[in-house]
Amino acid sequence: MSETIFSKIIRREIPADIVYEDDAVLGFSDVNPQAPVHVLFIPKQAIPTLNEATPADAELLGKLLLAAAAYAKQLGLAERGYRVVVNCNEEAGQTVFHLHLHLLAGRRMHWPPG
Ligand code: DGP
Repeated sequence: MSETIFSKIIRREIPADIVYEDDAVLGFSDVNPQAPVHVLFIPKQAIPTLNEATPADAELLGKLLLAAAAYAKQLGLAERGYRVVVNCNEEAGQTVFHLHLHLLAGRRMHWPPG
């Protein structure tokens, strides 16, 4: 099991700006936003990194993506565009080892990312 700060957010033991919730997924504003909209979508069932995801998690991974898309549509940002990012392990910049999907929107994105 991977206990991180995100587990505490799921259990409401520390505060977060929760903007989305369903049976499997929680979405909350990133504490260090990199865009006008920066929301993290996490599975309630913790997976440390994308490397530990298995075929049994396929539906859950799909739910994370669909939650991000639904939220972008809800904000009216879907047509303009948005970026979805999953950092996996240290070299990619992952700092919290509870799989999460970053939704970034509200400004022009650059490529390649830094
Ligand atoms: P990553 O670098 O991909 O592991 O992203 C982790 C993100 O989590 C990072 O952008 C900052 C955010 N974060 C870390 N601790 C907290 C917290 O306690 N609350 C919130 N809302 N976000 C956090």
